[in-house]
Amino acid sequence: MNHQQIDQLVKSFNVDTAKGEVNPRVQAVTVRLVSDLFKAIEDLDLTPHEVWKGMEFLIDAAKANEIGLFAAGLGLERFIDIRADEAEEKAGLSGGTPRTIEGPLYVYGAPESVGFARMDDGAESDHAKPMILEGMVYGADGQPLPNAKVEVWHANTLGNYSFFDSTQSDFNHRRTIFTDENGRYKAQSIVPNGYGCPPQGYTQALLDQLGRHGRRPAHVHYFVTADGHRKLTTQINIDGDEYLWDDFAFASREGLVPPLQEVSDEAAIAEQGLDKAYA
Ligand code: MBD
Ligand code: FE
Repeated sequence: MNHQQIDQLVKSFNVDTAKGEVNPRVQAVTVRLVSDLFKAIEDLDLTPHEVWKGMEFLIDAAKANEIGLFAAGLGLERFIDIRADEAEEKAGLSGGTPRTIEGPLYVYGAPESVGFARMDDGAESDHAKPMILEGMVYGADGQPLPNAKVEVWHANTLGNYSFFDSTQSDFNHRRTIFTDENGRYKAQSIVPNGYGCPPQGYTQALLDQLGRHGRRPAHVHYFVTADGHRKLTTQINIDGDEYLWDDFAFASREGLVPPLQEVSDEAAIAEQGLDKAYA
């Protein structure tokens, strides 16, 4: 079939048969996506076996909760970000900390505090490096924002996230910190390692056949929200990671690799006032 015939066919299936009320947006999206799928099947001359294998693959990936991982690895999340950047630029709203992707591993409901939070449960205190995150939230006008909500989440030293990794305690490395009266927040946690797609999973199986790896550099996720302000979804990367500019999810950006300060002598460490509870 040629593309015009495919357009006719899909229209005859999904438009001409409409009798009840039509949601025009859903109709337009459905017709477009189905037409594009049919055209791809035609152009690539997929066999019935390949089509059903593909269907089965998506079903299995969905059952394994890997659809979000697909979205990251295939660049869909990054693409949506590029479009959001373009829309903001057009609206004259550019500037500030760059956005980057949310990823599939956020969990709602982390413990809340004001100004400071200890994020780790101490389970890795014997081998993990302590990490202090400090920052300030500004509005688009450049003024510090007190009482802004800073949601932070990151992996452990194995690159695994609590909730998805049942060996970790609830909300380990997940906190909600409201900025203090000066717009500042501070967190004590441990230095995470980069995430890798489950080696036996569906995303990795696909990446293998694309000759790609499924690794992310070490990173920390942020949502920053405040009344009357746009939501910022972003991440910071930990400088020096071998995957810093080779992220399978394409989330690394200039401006999201903050300066690191390594503190190693005892006096300077003491000055940091680390919380040693359950250490
Ligand atoms: C992650 O930790 C992540 O941030 C993304 C985008 C994809 C998979 C795992
Ligand atoms: Fe992540």
